[in-house]
Amino acid sequence: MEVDEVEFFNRLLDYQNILYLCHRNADPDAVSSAFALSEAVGGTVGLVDGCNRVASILIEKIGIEVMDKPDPADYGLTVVVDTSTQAQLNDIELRNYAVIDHHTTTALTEKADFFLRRNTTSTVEIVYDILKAIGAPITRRVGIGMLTGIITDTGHFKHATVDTFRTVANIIENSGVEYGEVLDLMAATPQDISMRIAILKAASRNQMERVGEMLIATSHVSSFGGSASSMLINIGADVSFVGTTKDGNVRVSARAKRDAVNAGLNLGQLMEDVSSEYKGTGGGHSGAAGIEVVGDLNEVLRKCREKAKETLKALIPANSTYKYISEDE
Ligand SMILES: [Mn+2]
Repeated sequence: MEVDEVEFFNRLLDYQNILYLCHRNADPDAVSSAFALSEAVGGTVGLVDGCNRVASILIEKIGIEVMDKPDPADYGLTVVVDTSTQAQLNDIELRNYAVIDHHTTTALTEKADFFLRRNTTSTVEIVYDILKAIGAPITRRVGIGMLTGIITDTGHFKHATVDTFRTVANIIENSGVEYGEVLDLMAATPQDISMRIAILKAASRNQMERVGEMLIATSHVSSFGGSASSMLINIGADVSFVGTTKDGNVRVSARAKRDAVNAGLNLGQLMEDVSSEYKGTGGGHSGAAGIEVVGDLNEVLRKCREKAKETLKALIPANSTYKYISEDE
């Protein structure tokens, strides 16, 4: 049964022992929504299967008490937060449960005792509307959590709407939290040291080629190839290929900037073409793709680069100059 904000809150008051359950690898939107509800109504914040990096720093910094892998059978009601499918809950068994969510798919709401679904950019915004409707205060801790949830779910406001900004302004006003503090908290989030090493190695081993105004970066690492490839795009490459070797197989993670994709580059196709020349599999999307083949790492990377060069040369205007930049290592 679908209910509105006030009804959702009133129904929660009927239960003694509520579990607010976050999807696996919970993000700040899920954790902060669960936390805000538990502060207003009482109950336990539960993680069905861990949480991501920013969520874990948030939990630590504002001191959220979380229960890892709780059993819904131990609770009077489970409120599934920021989750649209059973699979995101590792198919955990739910008996009586409610759902609060902002995703468009509604698989979980069908069997829910009651649910609140809104078309917002984050679940936190729905929770904010509940707190506003019942006149509950937004504490500093809740405010920090909510802002972190909104910032991460909107990709730093890339997908924000006018309502998102309105809610953000209200949260800042009501909680007394400064926007800058939240950014500091997020920036302080340390990445795994082995990941940082891999990413820095990928940058230092970068081989670069220029086609007109486009730069193709090629590198290799022993792990975190996907992150390293994305990083090369973030620091200036238009197309990047990062190779890793594992058990005699060569894996390449390819990434491309939106401009290169808009110009007509399709990495999914390109990687499929490369993999067909070897024993292996490959494919993906136009802006992100990968292959796993049997072969020599440098040769596979060279083939990826040559194919990208060919494609970009065909796509860029004939009067552009193609220039070779450097080849280190
Ligand atoms: Mn969300």
